[in-house]
Amino acid sequence: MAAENLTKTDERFMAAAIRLGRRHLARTGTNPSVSTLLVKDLGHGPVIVGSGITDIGGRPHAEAAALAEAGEHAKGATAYVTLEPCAHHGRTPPCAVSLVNAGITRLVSALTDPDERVSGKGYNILREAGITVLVGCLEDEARTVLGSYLNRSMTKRAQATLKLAVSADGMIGDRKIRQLMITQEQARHQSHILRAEHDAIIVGVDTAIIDNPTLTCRLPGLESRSPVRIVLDTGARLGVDGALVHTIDQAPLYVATAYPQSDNAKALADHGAKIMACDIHDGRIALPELMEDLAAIGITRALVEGGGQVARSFLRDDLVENICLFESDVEVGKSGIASPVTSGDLPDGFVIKRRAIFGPDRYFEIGKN
Ligand code: AOF
Ligand code: ZN
Repeated sequence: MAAENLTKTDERFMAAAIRLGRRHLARTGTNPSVSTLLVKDLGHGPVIVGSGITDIGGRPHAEAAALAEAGEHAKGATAYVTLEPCAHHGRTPPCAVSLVNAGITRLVSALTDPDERVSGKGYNILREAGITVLVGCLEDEARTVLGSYLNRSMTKRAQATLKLAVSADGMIGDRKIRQLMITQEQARHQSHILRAEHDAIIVGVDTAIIDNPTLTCRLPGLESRSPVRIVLDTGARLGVDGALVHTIDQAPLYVATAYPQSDNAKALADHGAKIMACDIHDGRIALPELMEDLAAIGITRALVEGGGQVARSFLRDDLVENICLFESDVEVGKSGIASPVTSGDLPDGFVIKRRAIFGPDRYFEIGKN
């Protein structure tokens, strides 16, 4: 028998599964936000009989939720999974075994799980039970949700997303005007959604002092999804009077510094900030080591929001997984602060993956080639 191929219908359901998985980004702890659709032809073409996402906190897994919803309908269904079903025993049996027991006949997967307890073993359990297993369906699209988990598994480092709002003349700010508004309301809403989809948000100490931001997620309904806020503060210059410290009950504040014993750092700790003792590299916080420390405390996705020097350092150290670039028609002029990236001038190895429009502003999702 010829090997079965992926169909357009498979891609349509996988695309829907991938969109579903976005919902729990940054809400599943160190577990990836995986999604599953169970699809079956009940007489009028294929329909979804069960759907699931990895639950908040990381358990139950997506497959378990989808199987519970489908009940008897799981028998004879095709399972669309964004990540290989697990093969290890946790608090529940392995998902691969649950799918076999439920009687699915076909599994379509986007990505193989690099976790050594799983990698390939999940597929083997299904194949040995006579189930057709097809791997690699919309792999690139699935990486937009699971890429940081995959990269963290490989590098043992948290992954950075650079967020930049750039003017028509390629500037991210103005030396003369504090808190210059480059993009409009819709783009700013979108950037709050980005905050909600990340475990942490990182800024340099100059941004923290000059802009005095809160860095919380303030979209109605998403207020509880503010990421951990991290300030790169080599010399421990951050004071206790700013908005970051004042909002410490809304989201944790971490200060990464080379001077954890300084009076400033101690005062911040007294106000509830967590002080991270960091190495210095070329006069600044050593970022590769910091991203390792962040992975070790359970952070996978870190949104880097400012400023230009911080963005350049992350790019130089090859720690950037994605760039979310907003571009407006505003002109800043000669006193502008140049952006390290524009849509016409991408860093080596990066390409535009997706474009969108938010009100008058353009949006580019840029990832590794
Ligand atoms: C799945 N479905 O929805 C997810 C999976 O700590 P545990 O037992 O929950 O295992 C975590 C591992 O499970 C994680 O590293 C990854 O390999 C896998 N995630 N697997 O079958 C899911 N989220
Ligand atoms: Zn599982």
